[in-house]
Amino acid sequence: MAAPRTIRQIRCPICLSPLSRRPPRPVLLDEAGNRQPFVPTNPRDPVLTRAEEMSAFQICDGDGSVDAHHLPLRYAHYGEPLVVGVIGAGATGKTTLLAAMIGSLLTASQTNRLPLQVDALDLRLHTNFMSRYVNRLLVQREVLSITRVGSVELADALRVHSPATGRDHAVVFFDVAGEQLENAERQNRFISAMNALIFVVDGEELSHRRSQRGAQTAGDAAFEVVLNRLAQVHGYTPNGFLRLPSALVVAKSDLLRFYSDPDLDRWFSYGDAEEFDLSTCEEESRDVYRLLFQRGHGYLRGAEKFLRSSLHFASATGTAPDDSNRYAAEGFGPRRTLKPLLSVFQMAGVLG
Ligand SMILES: Nc1nc2c(ncn2[C@@H]2O[C@H](COP(=O)(O)OP(=O)(O)OP(=O)(O)O)[C@@H](O)[C@H]2O)c(=O)[nH]1
Ligand SMILES: [Mg+2]
Ligand SMILES: [Zn+2]
Repeated sequence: MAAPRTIRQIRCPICLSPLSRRPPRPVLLDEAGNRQPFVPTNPRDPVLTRAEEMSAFQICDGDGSVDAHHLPLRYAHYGEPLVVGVIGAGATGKTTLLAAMIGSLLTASQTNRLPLQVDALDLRLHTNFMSRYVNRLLVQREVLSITRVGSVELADALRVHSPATGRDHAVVFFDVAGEQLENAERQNRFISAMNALIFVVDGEELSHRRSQRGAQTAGDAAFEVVLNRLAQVHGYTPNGFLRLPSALVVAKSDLLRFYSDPDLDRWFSYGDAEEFDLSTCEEESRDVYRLLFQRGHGYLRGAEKFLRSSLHFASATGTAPDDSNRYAAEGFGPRRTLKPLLSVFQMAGVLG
């Protein structure tokens, strides 16, 4: 008799309760958050049903310590979801980077520049993220507000289809306040649900450091909290690595360009097309490694602890905000924000 195949249980990313024990209870939510049962208009029409399901949720009852909450109805429909955590201390640029990343991803998908098709897994969450973050940043050029410390929710939920494999993947993102990440013990169960990481290093902070002295004491409490938690949950390989894909991003790199470092400048001299070429990830990783080794050695743990990782320079905005809390039109635009995400997709097998 063949050995039973072990299927990894899909868990709720908020409370970690197993989801696959019984079929989801589909509901619709009105503006006030009131539920009503979801019934497809015509279950024999798969296209219509799929469109309607984008607006439906499933209830997760929690586990006693967390109140009942909602997940995208199709959260567990495509196999194990990719749960991407954006990690870094307060004001390192996480939310701005994620908004620029997702904006760039959708634009590239809509203009057929990607070997992927991207749409919403959860229409309400996605529309909210687009209007509150992506459009505010990329269209209105507004400085985004700092993330509130509070109940943990998904930032966005996408469905990514790879024509190369014919597979769909649910891809969801966590973006919580840096302050919350640094305080490990409060409501941080969601860290255990993450299976892909984007570590964010503040380029502005690095720009103030000139010597190794700063670099040796560097390190980041948020990184450490997450690394410790992930090690407890996933364990290490025999060689002491975490198996999850990780991309480490030096955000706000526009502020580092002042130093005219040729290793950094050359990545910004390339046109946007270079971002789709993942064969240069290793070379860019070496340049970022060198810079961090000199200016912020502690941050390298976001890459060194992982079996597969890449390091990147990026600027979500291309330029610093002015006194009116907006970014001037001149020089504004995301630069090199898509590549780290594509690199994670490649490491996680989403690209095919
Ligand atoms: N020059 C420059 N400034 C940036 C860039 N991205 C973010 N900033 C600035 O950094 C500030 C903090 O960015 P956020 O994205 O809110 O940082 P965060 O890490 O989400 O912060 P918390 O939510 O408090 O953890 C912004 O208000 C901007 O002023 C960038 O690419 N370039
Ligand atoms: Mg934030
Ligand atoms: Zn749950």
